[in-house]
Amino acid sequence: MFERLKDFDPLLYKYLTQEYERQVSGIELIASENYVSERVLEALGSILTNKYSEGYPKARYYGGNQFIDRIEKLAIKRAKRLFNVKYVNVQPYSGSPANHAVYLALLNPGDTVMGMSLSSGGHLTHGYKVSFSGIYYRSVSYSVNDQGYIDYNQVAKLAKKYKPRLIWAGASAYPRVIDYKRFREIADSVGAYLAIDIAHIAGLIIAGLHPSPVDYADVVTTTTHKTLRGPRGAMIMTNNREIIKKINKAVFPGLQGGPHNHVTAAIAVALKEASLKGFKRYARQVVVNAQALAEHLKNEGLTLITDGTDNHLMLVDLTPLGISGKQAEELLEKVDISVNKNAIPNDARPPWDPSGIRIGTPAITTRGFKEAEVEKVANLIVRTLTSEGNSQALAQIKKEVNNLASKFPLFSEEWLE
Ligand code: DSN
Repeated sequence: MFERLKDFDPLLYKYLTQEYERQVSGIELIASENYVSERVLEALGSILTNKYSEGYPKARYYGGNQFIDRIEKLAIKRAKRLFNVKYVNVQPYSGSPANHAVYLALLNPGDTVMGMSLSSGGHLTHGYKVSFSGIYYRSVSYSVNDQGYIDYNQVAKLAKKYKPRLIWAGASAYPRVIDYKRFREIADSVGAYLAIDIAHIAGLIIAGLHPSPVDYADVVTTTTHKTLRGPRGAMIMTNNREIIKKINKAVFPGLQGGPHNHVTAAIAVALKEASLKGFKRYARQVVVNAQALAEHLKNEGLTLITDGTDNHLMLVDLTPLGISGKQAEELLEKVDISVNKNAIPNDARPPWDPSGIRIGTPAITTRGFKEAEVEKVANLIVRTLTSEGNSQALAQIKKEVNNLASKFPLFSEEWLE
């Protein structure tokens, strides 16, 4: 790997190789991460990165786009079919720019938006105070109840009181099914747009494992690199012709310049992979693994928000263990297990050192982990979290982690047919 860099740029070669080794020998449980196939990587590392194509197919500001047009149209066609939606923009550079485009398309600065609070599992771009969405717009947050579930009655009450122009549904750390119909009713009751961010669960939606938002949302956004298992990128989808016109204008020229054509091609590849039978099996196994992991963690004494999961992730409340999310993340990193610290509902601790961790199964499932391996993973996690200061125990766990990971390839063919 990286043979052309080896002699030319030994320092970068070293770092790339180290990161490759880290990915191969570790257990990746960050809920928003995944491993792409070699096919996706091939498109991503292609000569398409050389080309400027500001604009859209057949309406570009540069010449020489006859093949780029075909590639972008192919990605759009595949996305439309998979998500059963009429219009798609595949150009957003990633999830935050996609969400930013929704604001630019549908709102004026100062308008009121409502989204799930960050501490309840919402995303920065759903109105958090330090994001553009909380700086340039008047933001109202709804939260989850004490059990960790979205409080739809609170959402309805806040909507009635603040009359938002746009409501966000969707989350970065919510382990349960989201009731899009209810959100639609609430949005309609106050004449608000409903934007649904499915970044985390897009892969589960196309596999039929979570209800689809397309019949309820005015606009749907998603990243392409989480459960969808594509390159880092994003898409914006809608069934409304007037809205897609506004979205297209907002993405270019409103926010972005030339689209990243190599990413568009890699999205097309990922969407083709996602249309295979193997992808449905993959998505099912992601959920089976998450639910098995949740059960084992509970059996080993950990506390989970909502007591389990419907999807690919779970939130662990570490308060009973007497360690913080940051400490847990660092401890697990010592044994080559990656997770991220995460706030829990009504967290008394600050976001940079919250009370929980978020654990997800998309990446380990891509490598081929099943229920038997997941049981071992649960045991490794719990042993690590209770071994602070015991360097001998941590060294032994790290050995077991590396041994388990080494049995599963990074580029698994298992789900690709
Ligand atoms: N960073 C993503 C996540 O981890 O969920 C959200 O943008």
